[in-house]
Amino acid sequence: KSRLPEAPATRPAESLKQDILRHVLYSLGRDTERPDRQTVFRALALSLRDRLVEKWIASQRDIYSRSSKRVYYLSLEFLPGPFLRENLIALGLENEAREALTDMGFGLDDVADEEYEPGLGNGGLGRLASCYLDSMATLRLPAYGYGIHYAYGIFYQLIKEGRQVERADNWLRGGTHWEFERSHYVHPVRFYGQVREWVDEQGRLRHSLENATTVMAMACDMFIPGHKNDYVLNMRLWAAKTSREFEFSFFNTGDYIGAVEEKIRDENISMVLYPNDEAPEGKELRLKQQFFLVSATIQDIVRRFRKKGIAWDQLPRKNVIHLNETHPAVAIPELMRILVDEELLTWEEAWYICVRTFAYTNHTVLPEALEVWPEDLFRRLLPRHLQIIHEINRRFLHDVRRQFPNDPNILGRVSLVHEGESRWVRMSHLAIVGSFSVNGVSAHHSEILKESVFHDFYKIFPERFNNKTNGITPRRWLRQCNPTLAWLITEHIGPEWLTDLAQLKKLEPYVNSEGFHRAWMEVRLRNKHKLAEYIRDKNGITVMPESLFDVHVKRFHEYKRQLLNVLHVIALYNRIRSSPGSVTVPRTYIFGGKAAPGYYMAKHIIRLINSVAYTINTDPRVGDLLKVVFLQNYCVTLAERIIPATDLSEQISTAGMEASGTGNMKFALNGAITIGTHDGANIEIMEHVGNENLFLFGLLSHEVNEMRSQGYNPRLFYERDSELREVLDMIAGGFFSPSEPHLFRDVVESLLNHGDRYMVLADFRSYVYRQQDAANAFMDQAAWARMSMLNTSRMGFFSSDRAVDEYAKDIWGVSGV
Ligand code: 26V
Repeated sequence: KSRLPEAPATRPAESLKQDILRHVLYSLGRDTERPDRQTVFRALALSLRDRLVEKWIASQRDIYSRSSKRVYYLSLEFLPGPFLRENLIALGLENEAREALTDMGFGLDDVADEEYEPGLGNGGLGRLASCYLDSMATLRLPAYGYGIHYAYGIFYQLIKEGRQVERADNWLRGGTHWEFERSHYVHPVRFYGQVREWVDEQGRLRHSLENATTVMAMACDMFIPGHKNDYVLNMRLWAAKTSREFEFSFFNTGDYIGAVEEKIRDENISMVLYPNDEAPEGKELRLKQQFFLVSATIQDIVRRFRKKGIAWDQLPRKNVIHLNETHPAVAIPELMRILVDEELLTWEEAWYICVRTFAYTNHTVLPEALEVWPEDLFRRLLPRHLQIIHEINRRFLHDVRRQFPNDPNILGRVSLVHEGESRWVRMSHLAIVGSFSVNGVSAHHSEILKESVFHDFYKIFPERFNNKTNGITPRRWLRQCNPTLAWLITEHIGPEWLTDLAQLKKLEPYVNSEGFHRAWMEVRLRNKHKLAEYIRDKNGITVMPESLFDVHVKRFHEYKRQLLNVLHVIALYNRIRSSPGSVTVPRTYIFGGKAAPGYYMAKHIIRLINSVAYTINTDPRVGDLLKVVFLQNYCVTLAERIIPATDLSEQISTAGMEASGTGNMKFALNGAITIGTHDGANIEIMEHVGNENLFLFGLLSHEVNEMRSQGYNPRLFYERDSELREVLDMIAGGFFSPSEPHLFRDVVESLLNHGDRYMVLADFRSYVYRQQDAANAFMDQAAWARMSMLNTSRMGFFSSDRAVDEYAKDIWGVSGV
């Protein structure tokens, strides 16, 4: 057995410094005398990559030698955020790096600020995948993350004259330093073409694809270290490369430019992450991306499995493939295709293997977000896969018919293919039928799946449905983003909370200690000072650190109801103007988040917020009582600045619509108080931190449904509530857009004349009351501090370590190596 190189016997800080200098010279080709900050950052990253790859090789050897069952986590999105501090903390090298950099005349904070994060996800779903990889590494699970190496991640958001403007996110422009590009390590991915049916010498009916287009998938590996446990797993992202045929076609066809065009077309597949716009239906490139990820990944899995030389029916005993949403669900027919068409298993044998291998997590119940593909598109791009889906469906419906002989309508409802004027492949149905486990992401959401969205499937496969409430990694979302609070906690209860978050409970005895109170609030105030500085730098607005920081950051979507928030902001503004003295708690409102580029209303609401901000911030009657700030380009890096400085966390989705939320957890963990609806994980947060330590309001999800089915009339709320009326009339009348008085009419129209689908007006009054409760609570700083500490101390359940451990035990059947 070959041995890994030994680490040098010098002091860690000194050896790190030597490595940095070596990389400055030999990897980056720069003068070691005066490297600039970016160069130092990159050299430090490369030095850490050296350490990570050693541990990764060792971890892989462990997994292999134990012949452990492996977990494959397939996701079209990962949102890891900046790596530098995370990796330093995990490797236990933070102080050493600080020392090494100081020696070279740099500060760690400045060097860390040089990092540009990979935005390879839209929001919650991608960030969850990254939290889970962190926990899988910390729990030493034999796991692999698989995704796509997009050249352009989620767009960079600028706010220009109040409007969102999108810019390409060229995250790779500075080169890569964390990953290994494995240019010799590629898999062919084949699509288009025709299915040929033929009979082989043994008389078997065979299927193969002819005239297919081939694109190569090249592996790019990034390393995810566990917390101080010498264990490292990898996130393998596939980049599209043209096949070798490209080089031949130079000579054969003489059409040089034509060949180059083909190359460009092939490599487009991994060019850009899709924003979660209304509907990707018909977006051929998106379906190509999904199959590209799936095909390359399954080849990797099969290759590793083959090395074991055991029978195919052992595949589920040795592997589990987790589908993050339906986006990679074409993995199910792809594995069937390999087993039946290539490995010549019978359909029954292959299906037995498939349904024991896949598990599926659903992350949304919004009907427009449930993935469907036009059958024609599927047939053109993946003809064999469509045939396989039809066969899965035929057999499935046959069974359903026998199980429910008296309910013929169920067949149309559960069919994998929707048959109406046009035919659609329903990816969620495929994922449910092809998996042994289907889970939602909060208790509330999982109940909704069983009771409404997937009720028929719940009747057919009750044993498949389960809940796994989301979690977040305390390494990034407390230790790394809020180091002073983390230190205060560790000083009192020791460092075990970092890998056993339930230990935060031990803070509870200190909530009555005056000294701890003071220290807690000092840390929080210092964080607010830092954010105030950032706001002054970026937006030119001066905010009072002592004011109540009321924060609403997340993707812009009508169901998340940033609009409800701004309606209340306007109501406060009106109170200040009409009866000065009625508003006593100064507030700083902070908004942030991206709207999908094609989502008109969400973008319009961003513009409204910026207009309201301008009006309020420049009105001398308001003074320090109210400030409204929109921070552009919300991303992981920005979240890390904002969350530790937040007093009040806005989690105000229409009940029944937010599957879980994970921002809600990040804020509460850092001692913010939640104002929120009875939705997603808010409900469980309430159960853990106590009803008296957060502000819930609004309709319950069954009340939302009842009100809708009884004919919800938003106008009634408008007519009955004069404060609400004044707010809406101002917006519609151009108060916030004097040069374009009709600018925001559509927003008001959507509420009054188009049914207010998200029940903004129905929840307005109870929101206003609850906001008043929050303001009153904030006036008693000692009581607020107590609530804040109790929030942190009771958030242990929401660790992604707990969540991943549940997945490992209940679904995956794996344990740490
Ligand atoms: C849909 C699409 C369709 C068009 C192409 C790109 C794309 C990307 C994402 C989506 C839907 C993703 C659903 C989602 O992000 N759900 C969120 O998942 C979080 C983690 O479980 C959860 O906390 C949020 O409540 C939920 O909205």
